[in-house]
Amino acid sequence: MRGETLPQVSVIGLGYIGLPTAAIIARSGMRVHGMDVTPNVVDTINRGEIHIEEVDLDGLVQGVVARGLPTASLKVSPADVFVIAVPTPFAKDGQHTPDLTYVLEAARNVAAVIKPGDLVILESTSPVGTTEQMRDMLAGQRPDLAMPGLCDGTPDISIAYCPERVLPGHILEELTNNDRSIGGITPRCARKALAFYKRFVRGTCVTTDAKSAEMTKLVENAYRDVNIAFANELSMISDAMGLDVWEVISLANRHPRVNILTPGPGVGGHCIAVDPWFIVSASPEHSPLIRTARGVNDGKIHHVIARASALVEANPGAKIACLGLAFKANIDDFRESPARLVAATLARRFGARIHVVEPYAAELPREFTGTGAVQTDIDSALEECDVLIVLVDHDLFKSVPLAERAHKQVYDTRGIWPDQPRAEAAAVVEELRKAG
Ligand code: SAJ
Repeated sequence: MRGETLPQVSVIGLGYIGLPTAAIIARSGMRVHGMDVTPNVVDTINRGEIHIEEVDLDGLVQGVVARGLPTASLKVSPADVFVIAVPTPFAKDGQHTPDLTYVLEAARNVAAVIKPGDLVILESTSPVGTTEQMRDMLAGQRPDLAMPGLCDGTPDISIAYCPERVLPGHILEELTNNDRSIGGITPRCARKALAFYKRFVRGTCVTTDAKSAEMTKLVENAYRDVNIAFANELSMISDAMGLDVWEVISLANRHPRVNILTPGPGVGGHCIAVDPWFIVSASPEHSPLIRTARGVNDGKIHHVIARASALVEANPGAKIACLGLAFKANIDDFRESPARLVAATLARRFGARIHVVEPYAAELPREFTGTGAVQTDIDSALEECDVLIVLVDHDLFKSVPLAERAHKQVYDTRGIWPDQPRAEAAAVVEELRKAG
């Protein structure tokens, strides 16, 4: 629209979602102020640099900072639109209940600067009802403003819930092209948020109410968790039967209506292993499947530890290479990583025999300290280690040709080497059977 004034945007939380979102909004021409509680993050961004690894993000941030568009600070700046993208971890009660402290703190900071006409958007993955809770907190802080859903006439501000759905490693592309659910506290709020997202999202934006949008986000990740659990359960059944799960799955997937996912050493990251619990904790009596899937995926980690330990014990004196620590392929994110847990447990059990290869880590995480385990590169591991345990499907590992591993004992938890001779599998099943 010619001559229109673009809204100014304040993005609260400059992490894996907030920073790429701020950069993309800035690229579309809007003025963006970023806020983060970590001084180092703020300083890094203001230098035009980034504190996270994400494809093409460095160039984008450098470009928009050079044009003076996003500025970062430790305080929330006044704006027309506020986008909250802060973490929603578990509370420390051991019950998998969500901790909304960061969301509510962000909302408290927003409350200090909002004015009539502003739009507040929550993007953080949140339990159902969080957006209304945030609205109630804003209402408490700012009784001078009429809040949506709490007043008879036209509210002074709009509030919506709009979750992201991006995949690490593809964030910039997916932030722009994925469809989005936009849940307003009222339909009017949803329409206002829709107009904002249409400025920089090419995917289809579908409006709904805030609670449905909150639930949709949780459902997406629970759906994936349940499907990965099915694949992981098959892998454990196949191990017990001495079958090759990769072959069974690829044969089954030839059925036109079957599409089984890929087994691995368990489910990692801070989304799929976390978000299903937000549904379970809200409705425990109605979510046995979702709860069980979480248990199956966590149980797979222990299955892998048992099977890997049996392989190490069956090869006394051999050096063991653990390939990968990241929670998935080709990224430098080690949070909630099953590979990291498996490798660290083996390091504690078998000490200096364990050699860890992780091209995305400058050093081993702290839990390896004192175990005697060493970090090495793929070439040295292939020269020195007789046993290879594949924990992450990094491209670097996939490209190792059969000639360099045919004579090794291999436990491939990701199925990256379908041509690997399988003599080891029967021996390990036998070891496990003997161990009960
Ligand atoms: N995994 C398997 N087998 C598979 C697929 C994944 O074992 O077939 C494992 C991965 O190795 C990893 C974990 O699951 O440990 C999660 O990886 P992922 O690639 O499935 O998902 P995330 O955590 O990187 O991102 C997910 C995505 N959600 C869905 O695909 C439904 C992403 O779109 C969301 O934006 C993101 O969660 C989020 O932020 O919620």
